[in-house]
Amino acid sequence: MAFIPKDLIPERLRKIQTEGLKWTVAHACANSAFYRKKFDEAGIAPADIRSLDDLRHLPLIDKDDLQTEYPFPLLSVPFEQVVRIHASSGTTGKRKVLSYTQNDVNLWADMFARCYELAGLTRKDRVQIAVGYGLWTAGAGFQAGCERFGAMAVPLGPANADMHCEMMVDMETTVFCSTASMALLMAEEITHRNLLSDIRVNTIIMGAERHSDGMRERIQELMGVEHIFDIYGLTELYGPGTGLDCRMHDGIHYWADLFIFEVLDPATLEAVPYGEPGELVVTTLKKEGSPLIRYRTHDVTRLFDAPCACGIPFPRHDRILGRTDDMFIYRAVNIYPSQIDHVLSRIPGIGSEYQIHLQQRESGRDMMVLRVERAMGVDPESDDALAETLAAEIRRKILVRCKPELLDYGSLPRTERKSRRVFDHRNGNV
Ligand code: DLL
Repeated sequence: MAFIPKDLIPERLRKIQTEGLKWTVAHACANSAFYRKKFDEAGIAPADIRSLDDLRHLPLIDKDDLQTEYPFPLLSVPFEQVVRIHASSGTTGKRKVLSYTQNDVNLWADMFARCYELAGLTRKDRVQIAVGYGLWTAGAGFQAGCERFGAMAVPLGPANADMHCEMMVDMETTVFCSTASMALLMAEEITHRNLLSDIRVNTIIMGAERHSDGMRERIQELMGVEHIFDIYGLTELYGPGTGLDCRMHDGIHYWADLFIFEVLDPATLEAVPYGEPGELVVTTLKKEGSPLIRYRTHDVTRLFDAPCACGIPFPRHDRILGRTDDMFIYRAVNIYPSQIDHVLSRIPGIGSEYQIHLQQRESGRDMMVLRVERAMGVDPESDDALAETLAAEIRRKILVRCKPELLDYGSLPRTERKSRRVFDHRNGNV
């Protein structure tokens, strides 16, 4: 059982990428009116793509482009070859719908099986899948990957905590897969129900949203698991499983024989050097139904160039640091939620759950209220001291004032989907 190619030397990878890029551009140009128009406007023809270096001459596409040909944007095959669609909700407008051919579905399962292999699973593992099935890619991705890999899937979907706990004990689940929010919710439930000694979970695979170090540490501590793996993916790029961190937990290995990742400065749209954060832009090499050519993900990460100590020949990007569209402006300072949770994660006594509320006071000045849970078992008597430390640290690291509000452990909403962190009430917004 080996899904991860171990012999991918750099020259071979470059060849695969060059051929895949040429094929994708020719395929999209021949079969999609949208791409043809894009390339015409940019004055580029498939024959102009001779090497990987030519990638940068291709026009970028963005999520708005997925609205223009709704309901089947980027479609590059005849309908009779489409065997499935998935969709994710756009923040504005219609859903983003992506079409899959049988080859796309197969390749996605293979790529996901690599993730399970990288996480160290064997066919004896029992994989409880707690992400939503349906239009969302999550359930289908984890499920097909598990079957392809050959482990036993326990396909619950989000379900409720009773059901998850019951199945986790009775099925002797060893691997739990969910969003980061759901993993925390379950870790708390298991602790609350005193079930830790009855369960066998030793691995958590979680993704779909950015999570803080504090949150990961909390889950690991409560569940007593050996490894928590961060899995990345997006609907436009098949779905979950485009990469996973290895046991070194030092960046996410991605499947560079299936897609090219560039990291660009979102303002200049030029590539940033290795190690510098920027926006991830993806180009697929084998995707038939809805190929992506320089698609802007708006996710912020960095590419690493040093090989990983684990030895697999696949490059790494950092965990997702945030989204370019997550940034908010408060008192003339640009702030990403990740900067806030970075500060929170380092203050003992503070829990991992928080909300940022931006309000406009009568004086007209903005106020940032940080609603933060105390860590489990911390006495409310320490609230004043915690609030003072928190405000001082935010001021020192992010250079703005805030108003902390300490809350009981477990009082902020838990969700099995993606947690919302920022609530901007300014200008009448909710
Ligand atoms: O969230 C696919 C997925 C499901 C990935 C389950 C992992 C696990 P979308 O709903 O299209 O697809 O959302 C994609 O979610 O652009 C990121 O902003 C965010 N995201 C996904 N994985 C991670 C992660 C799925 N590991 C969007 N860390 C992406 C941080 C993530 N953010």
